[in-house]
Formats: sequence, structure tokens, C-alpha cells
Amino acid sequence: MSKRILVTAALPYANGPLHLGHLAGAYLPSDLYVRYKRLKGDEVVFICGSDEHGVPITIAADKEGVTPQDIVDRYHAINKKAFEDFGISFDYYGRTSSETHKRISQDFFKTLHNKGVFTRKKEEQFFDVSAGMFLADRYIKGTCPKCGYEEAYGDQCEKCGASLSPSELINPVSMLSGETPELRETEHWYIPLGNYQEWLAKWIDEKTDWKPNVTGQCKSWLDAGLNERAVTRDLKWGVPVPLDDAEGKVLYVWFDAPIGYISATVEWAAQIGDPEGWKMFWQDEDTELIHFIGKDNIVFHCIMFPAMLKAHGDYVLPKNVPANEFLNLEGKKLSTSRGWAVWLHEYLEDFEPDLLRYALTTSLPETKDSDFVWKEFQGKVNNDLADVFGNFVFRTFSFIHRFFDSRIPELKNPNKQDLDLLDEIEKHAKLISASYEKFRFKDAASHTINLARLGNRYFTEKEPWHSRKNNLEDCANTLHVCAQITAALSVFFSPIIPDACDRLQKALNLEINGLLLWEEAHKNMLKASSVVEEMEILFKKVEDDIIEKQLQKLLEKSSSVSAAGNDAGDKSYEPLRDIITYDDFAKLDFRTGIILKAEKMKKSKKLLRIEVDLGFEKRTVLSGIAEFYKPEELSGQKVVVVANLAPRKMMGTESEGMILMAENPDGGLRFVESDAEPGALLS
Ligand code: B3M
Ligand code: ZN
Repeated sequence: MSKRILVTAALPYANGPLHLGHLAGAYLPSDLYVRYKRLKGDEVVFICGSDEHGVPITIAADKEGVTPQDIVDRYHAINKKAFEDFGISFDYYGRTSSETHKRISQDFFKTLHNKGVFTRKKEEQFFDVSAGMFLADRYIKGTCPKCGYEEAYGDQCEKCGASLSPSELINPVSMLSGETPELRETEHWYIPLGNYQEWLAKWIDEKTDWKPNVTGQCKSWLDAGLNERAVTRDLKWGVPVPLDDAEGKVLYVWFDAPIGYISATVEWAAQIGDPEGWKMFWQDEDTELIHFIGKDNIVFHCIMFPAMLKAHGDYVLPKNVPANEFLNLEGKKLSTSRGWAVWLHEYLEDFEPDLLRYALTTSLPETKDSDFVWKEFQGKVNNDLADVFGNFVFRTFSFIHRFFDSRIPELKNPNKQDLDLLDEIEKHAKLISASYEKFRFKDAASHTINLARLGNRYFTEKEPWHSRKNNLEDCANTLHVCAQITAALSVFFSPIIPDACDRLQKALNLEINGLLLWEEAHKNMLKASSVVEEMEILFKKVEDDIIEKQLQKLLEKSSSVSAAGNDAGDKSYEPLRDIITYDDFAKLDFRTGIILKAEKMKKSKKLLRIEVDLGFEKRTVLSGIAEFYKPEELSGQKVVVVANLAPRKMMGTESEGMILMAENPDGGLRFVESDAEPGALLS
């Protein structure tokens, strides 16, 4: 039975362009799912749009000296186009600055207000005196109370994912003036999430088909106990709070943004000429609502928004929230401020969408963080797409063109090998389908390429170049089977590499009746003697120098960004020290070591007494790091030691060397580590 499914992908902030991390988190997985579901004949609407409110937008505007509207207009257009060019098949891409959204989110707020859901409270909040404004969310930075990350925002720590309120930050600093803000009284509306705790716990508990990373995060939120959360802010940019006595207040961006899914669906319905059509998707219990997001959005989609929907009462709740973990780039955390990112619009200048769609699908961060590596991208394209799938299709096509008059040969007296391979179509249809249903897109990709692999191997084993001369029937059977596999693959592969599959279906004359359905991909898809058109090869290989260029570009960008000081903000770096000769350097004996144990030095606030294993001997070193590290967390820590420094007595103990530390511009100390064996000499 066909289902009604509403798929949403997190609304990206319209404050910058999209990069591969965004794609891997929410947009590619949602598009794969939607394309698959459409093939299954389900009634799917796929909704996304720009998140145009919130502090990330106003900060971007402040930085450039333009208005928030300028920023969102620019990035809404850029991102909408990049998604289109990449083949993300949204039915509607809205924006939260639209009139519809303003009306719907204000109505939502009023409904909750009238139902008495909110509490209203005066509270002290941080105020930047020189900027003359209250500091909401990302206007404030400080140390995360949960994990100690020093760059946590007032609303969230990007390191550990904790959702925070500014007052929880240790050493809060205003992003506007760099000064320590002062507390002043202001009034806001709060949603007491605690009132929904019991209901949420039960609701999450029933979600046995959710990904464990998602339910795990929800449970730790619930275990910690839910607090009230402010749903309004003192900001000039946003949806005005629709109450008479709320001058200067706007809705909190995480209150209005998820409602954006509803308002975009309303706009979609109007656009297709069925203004009431959105209701089926939001108000009919049979709708399956699926939110695709990155892991930093879990709390908002699995706790806060469901509580809002429940409180409202008129809307369906999400059936699943398949959140992904993060994508790293070349082994390092993606960072837009450090220029360590591959931008989608730039990728599209150099390559076709299909290549990245395939490479990313095979390395999605589905259960844990994953890594995008350009060399692996090249390998995936060259080995899988070109050598396996592309080559299989090419061999099949050229044989049919050359020896069968461009027509599908008939299957006559097939042998076991022929029949076995034809049976693989159905087996793979099930395997691939099961993977999509469970949001396991990596598995879906690997089952799909495996079918092509089987086809390729079969072609080689059956040696049609011989049978063509001595057993024409067998040769015809071989090509018949290969053509059927090719046709089935043109459907199975289409969620991942839609452009190539489109070309393939055209060449096989399969597209006559519009979209082929999943069920139509079977072993008799192609009729004997139907015509096969000429087709260019599906995938060109990516050469080494092209990959080198991408790596070069990445390095140049990230170094130019750090040279421009973007990443440094207001921090200052130590000036470079005087030039030394190589001989000066060669005098230093740096060794790798491992800390065996550490203890506090009596009567010293700063010093730790540390025992280090240098492989060839053990040393006692005194190190001034007691304010940064607890002694008990140090054993096993890898270090680098200056091993030929003259011994020095401090507080009655001799220090036999020095442990190298790096000082962050903000004064924090970090170990210099090496993976080498203890005793290895650095040079
Ligand atoms: N704009 C956060 C983000 O881009 C936010 C998502 C909103 S989804 C309703 O990470
Ligand atoms: Zn944290």
C-alpha cells in the first residue's frame, strides 16, 4: 500500500554557503530516501528552506556591515541553486522570512499562549553595555560547563552538543565588544519542558526503530531532567512576538525554525494549486513525518519541537529522526572559519554531482563521524563508478551495438549461470530496499555496486568474445542477461546517481512512461529485440593532477584564512622569535615519551611532579601545568621531552628535562604529542 510521507531536511542558516558537511549530515541522506520512496510509489513531499532568523544571521550581517535581509537574500539564492545543481530534489525550498511563515509561527505561538502553555518571567540576562543590547545565544561565548570546550556558544556547545543557556557558560565574553557582559533584568516567555518530560520519555521509549545515536542522546537529556527554555529573545531580527506587551521581542529562532517545515508545506500546497493540500501532510495521522538532521540538532527535533507539537495538538509528530554524525575532511574537523571545507558550489564548478553523491553515500557518518578524503573520492569514482559500473555498461552496450544490431538479444535455453545471475536482480532489489528502509544508505550503495560487480564478473567469465564465434546462442544469452542487469541497475542506482541512471534509461529506451518504479526493475525489464541507443561512457576517470589541485586549493584557502586572522578573532599571537641556524636547532634533543604518573608538588599551585618513560630511561620532570591538568588524568599521556636540557632544581626536586607544551592564543596549555615509540628522536 502506498504511504503518505513528509520528509524534511534541516533548514540551513542562510548565513553562508553549503559545504560537504551539510550534505553528509542531512541533505544527501534525505534526498536518497525521498528518491527511493518515490520509486516505491509512495506519496512523498520533500520540504526544506532557509533558516533566516537567529543570531548566526545577524552576526554575519554585523561582520559585513550590511543588513540581515541582505545576508539572507544572498545566501538563500546561492544555497537554493547549489541544492538544485546537486540534484537535491526538494518539492519546495522555502524561507523563514516569508509572510506565510510569519503568520504561521505567530499563530503557533498564540495558540500555545492561549492554552496557557508558557510561563512568563523576569530574569537577569547578559547585556553588552558598549553595544547596548542583550546578548542572546551566539552573541556570547565562553567555556562549556559540560566538557570544558572554550569556544562554546551561549545556546550550544559545538564540541559536546550540549544545549546551553548563556548563564551556564564559564567566563562569558560578548562577541560584539569582546568584553565581559553584565547582568540586567529582562522579561521572556518560557516553555516548561519539564511538563512534557514524562510524556517525552514514554514517546522516545517506544521508538525502538530509531537510530541508537539519536535515542541515546534523547535519553541522556531526559535523564538529566528537562528545564524550561525561553522561546523569545531581545533581538531586532526575527518574527515579532505577537502580543501587545512584547515590544522589541522576537521568537527564539529554534521556536520559529521548525515551524518553518509547516509554513513551507503550506506554501508548497498553494504553489501546486491545492491550498488545503498541506493539511493531509500535517494533520492526518497516517502521514509519516521524517526529519533528516545533523546530530547537533537532535535535542531541538526530538525534544523541543515534539513538545511544541504536542502542546499545540493539531499536528502529527515525527515518526523518525534519522540524525547523522559529523563529517570530517582529510582527517580534520570541518571548519568554515578556518577555511577547512569543500564548498558545494565550488565542487560543482569542477565535477559532476553524481561523483560526489556516490562517494559521499559510501562514507556517510551514519553511526559515527566519518572522513571525506579526496584520494578516496578518486578511488571510489575510478574503481567503482568507472571500472565496475561504467565498464560493465560499456561492454554490454558495445557488444549489443556491434554484434546484435543494437537490439536486445533473445534469451533461449539459458544455462544455470545465466539464470542465477538473473535471480540476483530480485535478491538485490530486496537487499537494497531493506537498507533504504532502515536509513542505511551506505549499505544500499554497497549492495547496488555489488550487483554491477557480479554483472562484470559474469561478463568476463562467459567470454562472449569467444562464444560470438562458436556458440552464438550462448553469446546472445550473455548479452541478454547483462542488458537486464544494466536496466535493473538504472533503477536501483538512481537515488544515488540520478544523472547517470537517467542517461542509461534513455539509452535503453526505458523512459517512455515517465518515472520507472522500483517494482518494474526485474529480470524481464527489457523486451527482446527492443532497440539500444548509442551512449557516451557513463563516467570518466578522475586523474591524479585533478585531485592534487583540490588538495592544493584546500590548503591554500585554509592558510589564507588563518593568515587573514579570521580564525583568530581578537586573539593575538606571540610574535615569531629570532631566526636560528640549523646548528642551533640540531643541538636540541627532543624525545617522545609517555607519562607514567604525576602528582602535585607540595606547596606549589603550578607545579606537577611527573614521571616520564623515555624508552631507554625514566625521568622525573617538573612541569607548571597544575592549573590545566589533574595529575590523575595524565598517566598514559604521550609527550615530547627536551631530553638534554641541563637539570634544574626547583623546590628541592631536580627536574631532568622539559615537557613541551603549546600555548593557545587564549592562554590554554596543550601537550605536544607524537605517535612514535618512547625514546624516538625528533628531527
Ligand atoms: N538552522 C541549525 C543548523 O543549520 C538550524 C536548523 C534548523 S532546522 C529547523 O545547524
Ligand atoms: Zn561542551
